[in-house]
Amino acid sequence: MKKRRLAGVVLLLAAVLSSCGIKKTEEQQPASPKTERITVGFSQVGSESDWRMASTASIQDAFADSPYTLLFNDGQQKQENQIKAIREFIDQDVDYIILDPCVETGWDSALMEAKEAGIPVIVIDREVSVEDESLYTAWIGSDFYLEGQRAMKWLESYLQKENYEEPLNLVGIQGTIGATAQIGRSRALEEAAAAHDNWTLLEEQTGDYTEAKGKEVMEEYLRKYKDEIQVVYCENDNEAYGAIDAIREAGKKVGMKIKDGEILVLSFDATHGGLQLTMEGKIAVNTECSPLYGKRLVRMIDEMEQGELPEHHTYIEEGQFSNYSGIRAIWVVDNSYLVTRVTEELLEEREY
Ligand code: GYE
Repeated sequence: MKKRRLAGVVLLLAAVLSSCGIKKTEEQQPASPKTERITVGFSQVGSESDWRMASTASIQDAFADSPYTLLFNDGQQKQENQIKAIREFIDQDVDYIILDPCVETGWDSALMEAKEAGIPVIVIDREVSVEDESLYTAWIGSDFYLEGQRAMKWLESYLQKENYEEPLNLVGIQGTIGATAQIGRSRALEEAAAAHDNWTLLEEQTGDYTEAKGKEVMEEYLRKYKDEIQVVYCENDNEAYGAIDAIREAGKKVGMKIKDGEILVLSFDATHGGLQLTMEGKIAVNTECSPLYGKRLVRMIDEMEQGELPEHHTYIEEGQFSNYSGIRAIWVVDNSYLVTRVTEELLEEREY
């Protein structure tokens, strides 16, 4: 008995000594699985817009402050790059994948591979359209169709308030074709144009969510339709910046006085720059789309680490901004949504 106790003490002592001794070598070796940090691979669409840059910053900042390691990949607006990134994340054996898919379709095999590797995929912002919804764990993003409906409702209310009954010609500068944000916003424009007898949607073309392409498309519209355009529907703020430049360079004015020949600009995102132009009345109404996903994602992974299963489909709540004081709220189907005026204070506090 005594002998055994002694042997125990000797063993313990040996263990302590050897643990001191191997400390250095332990540091040189890869950490044991238990102490390894959780790794999250994030496949971002690209860096095409202010919104996108804000989304990247929000996610990188939140993860830098978290216990998780973020691996970031910029897909440069190409689905093939994003699929490649997903495969690389699988090879690296990450614990989670976050995907903001540039377009909706074509993800089935890559997501199947992630599922087979046992890696949960969280889809953000734009959606994926897959046969089997269990290929991703959760999606969180905006209701883009509703955003478009809100913009169109605002326009309809504005024309009513201003007793504008003449024919109205609209042009659309679309986002990246096939992206959920484009599909929903374009659909709302097309449906609203079809629902009004005196509205004509002259043309829609993609501006790929960039300022340069937005400008090019608007220049073409102005050459083609001359003084016929009353409204330009830009599917994001950067396209609106480009369109406003093109209008100015063509010697025309942007603003809400359609009857005086001004071209009314509608935009989405409500970034800092977009809201500045909204405050100046150059963008008539700016429908918000929030890129601030970072903290939510960290929280979601915290919860999943605790064994909780996130909601499969979550919409973010968003606002709408205008400098026109005549419309305080608009109705879409059975819901009313407030329209906020942009003030200096609001601009100062704006996070993106
Ligand atoms: O509106 C645009 C960005 O998917 C909601 O993508 C996002 C859109 C956003 O480039 O600015």
